[in-house]
Amino acid sequence: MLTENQIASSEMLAGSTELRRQVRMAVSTAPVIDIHTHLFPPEFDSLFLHGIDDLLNYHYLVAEFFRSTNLSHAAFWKLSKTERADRVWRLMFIENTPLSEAACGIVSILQAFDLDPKSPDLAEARAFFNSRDLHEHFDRVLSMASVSDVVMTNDPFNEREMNLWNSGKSLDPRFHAALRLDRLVNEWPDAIDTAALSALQLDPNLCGSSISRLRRFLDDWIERTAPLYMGLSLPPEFSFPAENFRDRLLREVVLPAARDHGLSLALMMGVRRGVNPALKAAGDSLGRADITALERMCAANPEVRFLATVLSRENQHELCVAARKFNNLMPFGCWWFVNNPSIVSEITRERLEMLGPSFIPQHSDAVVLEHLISKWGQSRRVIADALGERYESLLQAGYTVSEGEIVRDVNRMFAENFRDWVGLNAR
Ligand code: FIX
Ligand code: ZN
Repeated sequence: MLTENQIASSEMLAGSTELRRQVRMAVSTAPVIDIHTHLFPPEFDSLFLHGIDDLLNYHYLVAEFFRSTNLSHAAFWKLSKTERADRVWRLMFIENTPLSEAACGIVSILQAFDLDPKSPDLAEARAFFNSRDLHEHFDRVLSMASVSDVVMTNDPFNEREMNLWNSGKSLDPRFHAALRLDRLVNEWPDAIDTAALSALQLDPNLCGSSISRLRRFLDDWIERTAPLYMGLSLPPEFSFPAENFRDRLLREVVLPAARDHGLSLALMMGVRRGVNPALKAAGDSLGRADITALERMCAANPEVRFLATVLSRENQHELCVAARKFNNLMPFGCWWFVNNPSIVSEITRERLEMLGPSFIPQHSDAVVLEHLISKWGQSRRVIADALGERYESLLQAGYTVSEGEIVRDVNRMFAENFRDWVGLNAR
């Protein structure tokens, strides 16, 4: 972090060319805290996804693969992971031009490792990735992407993952937990039958001591994983308040736990799960969410800090306005179907114009390690453009900024806003 003196003594930028260059430099090199990913450290064994086969089995690419193939879903899923990767490579990178954002991402990852993005097969790429020492490769990818910290998505209902936590695996200090509560909040009362809850003798109508037992369950996992925040995704029809189990679980279990542990609650709004189950993880879709539900939740819980991201393009402006009304609401990232350069550009400009530097511009949602390279590479370019434009407007209005001020502002959006919001500095 730059000191006040360093900022004050740094050179003023009176020319737009130099100003833009400095912005690009600051944004492309600033260490970022990646506040939402599906990454796990190498210590988490099979949950640690990396390399060309995992990259080509990414559900973004699978969804696009089925737009151009005659292969049936059933036949595709019968293939092994490497066979699926070969099919995706052949169809989307050899027989067609990798024009989509997800396909372009693969090209930029291969380029980053000097691998041929037009290779007729995956032999070279496989040999390269299989020859890497996992920890060295992990370190290298984080430094290539300038990612200082990675926040995971930890599901207390995922048995494979929870067995790893219960085995006392030590966690790389660059990794941080985030407790994901979708199954508890969105799948009640079916969640009762999961291995995580089956021993708790819970009542499907949440009667008796069920609420206190669920609180204890949550307290235990907060104790075990020390999450930076709790999170959940919500369907477009989510409303608050409401007469349903989700509302009761939020009010009587999740929000009290957030208050008691001083934890933020991340809301990821507008996802419709499994609209095409044949696509598995690629089968989810979106819908426009009711941002007034979020506003009412912020108003009803002023002592809880909310992180929020919305999946629908139509909700982005509403989220900005809601954040102007509630200072316990922090908009973050361009999630999933809006994580495309043309839309990231629009969202980032809108947020800068309406919120100044008081938001978190992006998260990667990386599922495979090397996604950090392509997703942050692309986002930094788009964010630098939008930010450069704001500084240029200031310059035209007669306000010059210095290198130090640009670095300060970028550090705030890429790291400090989140650190402050979840109290990372105090841990
Ligand atoms: O709910 C989520 O965290 C989503 O990001 C995922 O479910 C989704 O599959 C994804 O990977 C999006 O990028
Ligand atoms: Zn995600």
